[in-house]
Amino acid sequence: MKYGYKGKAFADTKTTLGKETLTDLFYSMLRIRRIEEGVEAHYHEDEMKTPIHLVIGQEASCVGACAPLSKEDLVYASHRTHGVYLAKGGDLKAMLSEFFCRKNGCAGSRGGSMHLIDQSVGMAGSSAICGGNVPIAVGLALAAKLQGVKRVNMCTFGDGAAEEGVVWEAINFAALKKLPVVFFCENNFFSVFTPLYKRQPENVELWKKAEAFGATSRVVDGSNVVEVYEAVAKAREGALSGDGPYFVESRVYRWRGHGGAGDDNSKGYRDPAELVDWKKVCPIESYFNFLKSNHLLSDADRAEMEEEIAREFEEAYDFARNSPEPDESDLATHVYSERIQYEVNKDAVGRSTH
Ligand SMILES: Cc1ncc(C[n+]2csc(CCOP(=O)(O)OP(=O)(O)O)c2C)c(N)n1
Repeated sequence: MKYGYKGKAFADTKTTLGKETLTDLFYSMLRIRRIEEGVEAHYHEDEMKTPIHLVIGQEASCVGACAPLSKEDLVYASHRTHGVYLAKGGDLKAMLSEFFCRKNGCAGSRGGSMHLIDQSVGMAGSSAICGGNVPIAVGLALAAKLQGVKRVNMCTFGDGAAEEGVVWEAINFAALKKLPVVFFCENNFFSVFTPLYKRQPENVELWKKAEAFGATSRVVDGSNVVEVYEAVAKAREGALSGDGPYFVESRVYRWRGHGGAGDDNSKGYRDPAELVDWKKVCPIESYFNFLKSNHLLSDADRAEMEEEIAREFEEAYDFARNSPEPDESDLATHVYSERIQYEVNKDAVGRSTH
């Protein structure tokens, strides 16, 4: 395999996490997978007016990153948002409504899938500008430190974003000021259609670079939810106790295309055999086998979960599809330009355009 980190798939996993946490992690991953599959299955209908970036294959990574965080901890995500938003506790109906550009979408129909936000659960926002969310998370951490608020501030981003200069400026500043940030880098080995080996010298590892910048760093198997969870839990604890920033590189593989539904292997940028190989270490099935062999979850338990998730998705999907469109009066909300305010409100106040 070219992308050398074939997930170990729980063969040697030992953990002190309790049954409830372990089964919750499974539920959260399964839920994200099924929701993503549901979105994908409807996407061709072209009713959801948003680009999408699916996280199918990367569920262990986003769940392992968010589950150890408290509700007060903040996450600022990249463009690949769905998994992080759901794992952080974001509202499913509001997410799907946003995909349909409905008035009650989590970003008020202004953002689409790359700008998910749910401040009630610490999903501070997300950005389509690669690497742009990283200094924002550092700013949130600086605010927390200055205000004496105990919370961790996480940003999630890919290996492609890690090629932006601002990411390294942000890591440097966080290390200098000992800010409580967890930089969570999901290395899926691709930036759109360009593989890592064409973009970065061989044997230069992201987590080692971050370490050189002063962040406590490590690499984890992003297909192993327990490994990711434990690494982030430690990072959170360390960041909160004043160690400064942590950097976790989570090695994953996206099963679908960069964006949209289905895969994009026909573009010829990756070897389909590689995907077949990674699917053998499916983060969900390998974890299920682990739980089952440790008598923590049965087939019947899983069937119940599957039913519950299917029901939840169907209901949320119908809710979103039937939600109201934004109307003209919404246009100027959150817009700070006087001219736009004037244009939108001119009829209401009886003035004509000039
Ligand atoms: C500053 C900037 N440059 C380029 C793009 C175009 N772009 C969108 S996604 C992407 C690749 C992102 O790769 P990565 O950060 O590894 O995340 P992944 O899509 O693999 O999850 C690029 C280059 C962008 N959105 N922002």
